[in-house]
Amino acid sequence: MKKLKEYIEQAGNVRPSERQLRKLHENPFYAFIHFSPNTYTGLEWGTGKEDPAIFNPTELDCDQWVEAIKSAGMTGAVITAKHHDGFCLWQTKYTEHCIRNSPYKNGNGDIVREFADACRRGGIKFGFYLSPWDRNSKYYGTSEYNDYYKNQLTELLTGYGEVFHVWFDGACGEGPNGKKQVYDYPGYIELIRKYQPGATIFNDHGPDIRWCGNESGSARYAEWAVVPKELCYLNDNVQTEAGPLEGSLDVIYNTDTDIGSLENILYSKGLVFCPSEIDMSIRPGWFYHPNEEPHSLQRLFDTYLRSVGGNTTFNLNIPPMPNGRFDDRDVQRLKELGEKIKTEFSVNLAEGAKVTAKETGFGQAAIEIKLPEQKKISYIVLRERIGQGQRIESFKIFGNNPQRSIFDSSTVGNMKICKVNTVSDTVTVKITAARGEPLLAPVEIY
Ligand code: FUL
Repeated sequence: MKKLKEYIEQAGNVRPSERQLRKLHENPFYAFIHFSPNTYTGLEWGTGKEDPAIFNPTELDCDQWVEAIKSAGMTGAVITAKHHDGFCLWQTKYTEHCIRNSPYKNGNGDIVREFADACRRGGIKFGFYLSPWDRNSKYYGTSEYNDYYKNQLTELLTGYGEVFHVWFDGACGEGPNGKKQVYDYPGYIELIRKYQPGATIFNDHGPDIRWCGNESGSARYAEWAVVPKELCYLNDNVQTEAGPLEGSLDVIYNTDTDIGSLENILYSKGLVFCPSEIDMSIRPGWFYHPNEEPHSLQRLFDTYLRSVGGNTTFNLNIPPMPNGRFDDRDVQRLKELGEKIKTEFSVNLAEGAKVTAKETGFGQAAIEIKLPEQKKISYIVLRERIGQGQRIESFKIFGNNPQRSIFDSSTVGNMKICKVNTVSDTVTVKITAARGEPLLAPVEIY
C-alpha cells in the first residue's frame, strides 16, 4: 500500500519542461497550413511525381493568412514546408523538386520565407512541418535519406529565425523505389534542440507534444499530460521509477481510450510529461478542395472548448486556395470563432467574489465561490498549476443544490472548461481524488 501511495505522489509531481510550459500557457491555439502541389491536383497525398510547373499561386498573400489566423485568437502557425509528395516550398539546396522549378516568381520565390516574415510582422509565432515520408526523394528507404532529411531540417532551423513548433508525423509509406524508411528520430530531435532549443517538437511519440489519436477534434474524458514512457519514448526525461504493479505496457497506442490513467501508469516502467495536440482541419480535407465548406462555427467552438479547454493544444488547419489566398468563407469563420471565444469569456463573475477553500483529505479539497447575487452561469474554468504537475483525478461542481452536481469529470490539467447551464449564487468545486495535494489557480466563472 505504501508503495502505491508513494508512486501516485511521484506521478503527481511529474513536471513539464520550460518549453512545454510556455506552449501550454502562452500558445495553446495555433494554425496549420497545408499548401503543396496537392492544392492544384485535388489530392490529399501527392504521388511525388507532380510536375513543379503546376505550383503557381498568382496572388499569394501570407499577410492575409496571418490576419485571419490572428482574428481567431491563434498565436502561431505551422506550414507544410514539405508534405508527403516531397515538394519543398523553400529554396532547398538538396533537391530540384522544389519551388525553384515552379513558375512562382520565376523560380525565385521562397514561401517559407514569405510566411515566416509575415508571421513576424503580424506578431505571431512561426513553425513548420517537414514530412519524413517523402514519395519523391531518390534516397528514401536508404540510410542516406536520414542525412537528406537532416540537411533540410537544418536549412529550415537556421534560415528563418525563431521557430516555436516543429511538426513531424509518423507516416511512413513507400518511397519511389518501393522501400520504406527507418527514421532517425533521435538524430532529428538532436538537431532541433541544437538550433532551436525553445521549439516544441510534435510527434506521435513525443518528445514534447504527442498526437491525441484522432483528427476529429476530441480530447479524452481523462486527458493526462503525464503518460507512460512506453508511449512517448522519444521523451528522455523519465521522472519516476517503474510503477508498483508487475506486468507490461508493451501495447499502448495514441488511439487508446485511456493513456495516463492509474490502470496504465501503475504498470509503466516510468512516466514522462507529454501533453497532446488536437489537429483538425477547418474543412474536411487538409488541402484545399473548392467543393468543400468550412465546418460550422458551433463545431469549431466546441472543438476549442474540448481541446484548449480539455488539457490539449489545438492546431487548426486552414488550407490556402490555388491562388495562394485563404478562401473568404474560411476567413469569415475564423473571425466568428475569435469573436465567439472573446464574448463567451468576457466577464469573469468570480472576480472579487468571496472564496473559501477547505482541504478534506488526501488528494481531496473543496472550494466555494460566493457571488454577490444569482447569475446565469455557462462556463466554469479550472486550471491546475501544471508547472508543479498534473494531479486531479476527478472532480464535481455544485451550484445552489449541494445534493446534485452540475458537472462532474476526471482530469483538469492546464485548463478545463466546464460547460454548464445553471443559475446560481454559489459555485462549489469538489476535488474528489488527486495524486497528492491539488493545486488550482483561481477558478473563473462566465
Ligand atoms: C497526417 C498526414 O498523412 C496528412 O496528410 C496530414 O498532413 C495530417 C496533418 O498528418 O499524418
